[in-house]
Amino acid sequence: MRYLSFSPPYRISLFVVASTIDLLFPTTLYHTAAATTSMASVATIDLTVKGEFVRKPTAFHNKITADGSSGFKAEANRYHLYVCYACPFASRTLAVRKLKGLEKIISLNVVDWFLDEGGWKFNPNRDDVTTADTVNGSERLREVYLKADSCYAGAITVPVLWDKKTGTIVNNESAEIIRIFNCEFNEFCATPEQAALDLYPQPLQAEIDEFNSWIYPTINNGVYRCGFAKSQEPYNVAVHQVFESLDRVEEILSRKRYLCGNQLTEADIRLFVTLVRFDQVYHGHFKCNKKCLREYPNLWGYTRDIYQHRGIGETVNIEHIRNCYMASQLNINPFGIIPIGPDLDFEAPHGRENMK
Ligand SMILES: N[C@@H](CCC(=O)N[C@@H](CS)C(=O)NCC(=O)O)C(=O)O
Repeated sequence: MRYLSFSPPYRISLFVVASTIDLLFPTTLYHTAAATTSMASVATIDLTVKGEFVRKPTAFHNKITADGSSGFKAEANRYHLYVCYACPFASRTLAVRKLKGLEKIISLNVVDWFLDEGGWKFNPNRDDVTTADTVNGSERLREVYLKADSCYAGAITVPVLWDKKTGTIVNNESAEIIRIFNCEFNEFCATPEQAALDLYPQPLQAEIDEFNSWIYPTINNGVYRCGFAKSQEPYNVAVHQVFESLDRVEEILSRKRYLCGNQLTEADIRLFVTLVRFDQVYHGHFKCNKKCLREYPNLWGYTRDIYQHRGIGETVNIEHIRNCYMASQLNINPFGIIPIGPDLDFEAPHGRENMK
């Protein structure tokens, strides 16, 4: 890939990817997402004429239920999860699977952190975290999607929740998968405490939904809207929203241990997966560099608090996170050089135990 850029006011970036030439002007985009976003994220993004990043909706939205009324009954060892440790959305599902004690009954495969133009692939020899596809024997996650739907032409994303019994994808939307894990498998949780744990309790549902309604677009997806913006204006909008929302959460967390008070909920898991990546990748790589997360005392303490909560830290793999974004997203980091730091201590005392 060659990369040339010219300075404003006539800024033109010229990307040459697999013999595709794409000219990107500040206000006009003359090509499709596939041509303008080399390597990673080709499948997930769409660029409007303004160069704004818009995440595509996911396609599989079936539900697993405890009583089987949905057609997918919660059973031990029937369902399988495909993830990448780098992906914040997949990491939500890893965190809830862990908290609910479902590791033994929902099997797991981990794709390689390196995302190339063929999409996610299985590379069991990468390290002792990545695996083969032990269920479908595929080399690429794409093959799993095509097994579920031979006409599938959408994005090949993680996470994927697979049904071994009917041989299909149940769901590939993390927001829905974590709700399924939260309440439909209680019969199979490792301990009674994990069965009783409710991350989306009825009395807090409206509050959790309200948090999700602004934290998702402005923080979880907000950082991507900064990093994948293809012109100045959408970046400016997104980056202001990221820091406005971080300021807002910082204030909330100065009064409360977790977003809804002293009880950890789904809203915290969804926020955490972005915060734990913030200084590693979003600050530099995605240009969210007004402040580091560790400059916010409450957000930084809260991130460590959740990291240290009942095994959640085991679902975070900083090496996979850093390597994936930096080495795969060559449109942002053309030489694929993986930076050395920052070296953050997520295990340091957080001092939030006694907050209400
Ligand atoms: N809305 C989906 C988003 C999943 C998603 O976008 N995953 C990204 C990784 S962070 C992916 O798999 N991208 C593959 C690609 O861009 O080719 C969810 O929350 O599950």
